[in-house]
Amino acid sequence: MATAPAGSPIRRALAEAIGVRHVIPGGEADPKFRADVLGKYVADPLFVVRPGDTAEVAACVRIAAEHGASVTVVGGQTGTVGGAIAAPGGIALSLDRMNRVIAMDTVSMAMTVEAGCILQTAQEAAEAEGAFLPLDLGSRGSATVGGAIAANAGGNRVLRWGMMRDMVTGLEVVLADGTIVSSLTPMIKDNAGYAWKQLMLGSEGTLGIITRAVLRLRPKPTTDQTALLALADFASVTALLRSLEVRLGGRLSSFELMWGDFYAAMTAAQLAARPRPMAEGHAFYALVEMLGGDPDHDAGQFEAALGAAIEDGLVADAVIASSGRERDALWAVREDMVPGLAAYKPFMVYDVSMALSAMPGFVEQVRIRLEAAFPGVRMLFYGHAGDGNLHIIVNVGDKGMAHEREVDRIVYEMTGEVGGSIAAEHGIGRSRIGFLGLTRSPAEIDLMRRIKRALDPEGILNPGKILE
Ligand code: LAC
Ligand code: ZN
Repeated sequence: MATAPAGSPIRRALAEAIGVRHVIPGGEADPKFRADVLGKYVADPLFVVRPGDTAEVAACVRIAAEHGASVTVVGGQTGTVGGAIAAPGGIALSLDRMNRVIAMDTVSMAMTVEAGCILQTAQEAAEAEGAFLPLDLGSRGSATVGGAIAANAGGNRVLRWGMMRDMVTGLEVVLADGTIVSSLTPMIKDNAGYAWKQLMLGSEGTLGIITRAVLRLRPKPTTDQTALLALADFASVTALLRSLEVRLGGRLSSFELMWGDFYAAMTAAQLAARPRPMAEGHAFYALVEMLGGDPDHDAGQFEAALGAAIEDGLVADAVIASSGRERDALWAVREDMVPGLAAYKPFMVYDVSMALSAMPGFVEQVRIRLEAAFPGVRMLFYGHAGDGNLHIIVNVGDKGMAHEREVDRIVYEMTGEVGGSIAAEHGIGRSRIGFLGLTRSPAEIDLMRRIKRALDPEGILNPGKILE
């Protein structure tokens, strides 16, 4: 275990900068600062530090640099790729004391938050003012806004409102040398020079430490319609998606796709808590959501759009939620992963993306290749199909994690063959290092290295992530 003597110079300097009680030796720190949500990675940091404001973050970074220690920001630990796992002997920097909503401007439709703010807290603060922060993830209750920015999170409503990249107008960042760069603006349009904020989005803590952000808000929708639809084939899935996009006038906000085996596994595991909303055995299930603003007509429009899809032969069965409780039960089929996937542990989880037209062939090939390599393999497919984002859960037996790199290679090589991306929304982190070249060109990777060298020449920001 990494230790630094109580009187070590780095510890003294950190304690002087942010207060001794906010410098916690790694071995004494709460496991939430050291392990990720899947329990796959456990860090052994020298210290967990908990700065209280941006100036203190900058001081910590400067002290770390002076002493040759690395800095990894730890947020909600809800990532799946080991992106927020501190390097051995490095510093884990938590922004859990910087968790406030600082300002709300419902005229400009923008909110300013500290990076350690929990996503759900930010969502609820916006809603209390009649506004809406569209980013939504299953892990909303523990993911932080800063982590969502660092990962350029996606989730369930990308189809309509985009990823985090589309919601950040202002950013404050601490660079590797301790410089604070701040542009906390609500402006949507700003082409004055390089879009440096966009470079930080998705950089996974390797280019700068995000301390505050201004998020773009939308007027809060006042109606929601949710339905679960069963479909017989992938052609019906894509036809349904396009039909709903048009018929709902751009108000389709989620189109979550579940292959039949995912639906069967999730609902079987949840039977004690809730009955199956519809029979298993269909090839596909789509969970669709429309958020609107016309209580008199929205339900009718939604039902008419679904009726047309049924008439066109696209939908084999449909359940429409008629209360908030029913809506939550439909979403639980998709999102209540802990019981739903328990029987699949230990599993690997993938988030690849590709042209939608390539998706059925990709799924078929992955099944064939994994079954050939790992007889008895169990796979579940689901994802944010409206975005071309496919998730795969793979179990290759109780000792399966020993084969993780082989399974990764099969999935990622196939992703490269269809011109896709090995990381649609979860990033590269630690677990996908070494596979980047399968879906990024050497010139692209070289450009990434140049950017990294320019911003962090000593390599102190979250080392061992994204690039080898
Ligand atoms: C999901 C996570 C894996 O969508 O991104 O379930
Ligand atoms: Zn996802």
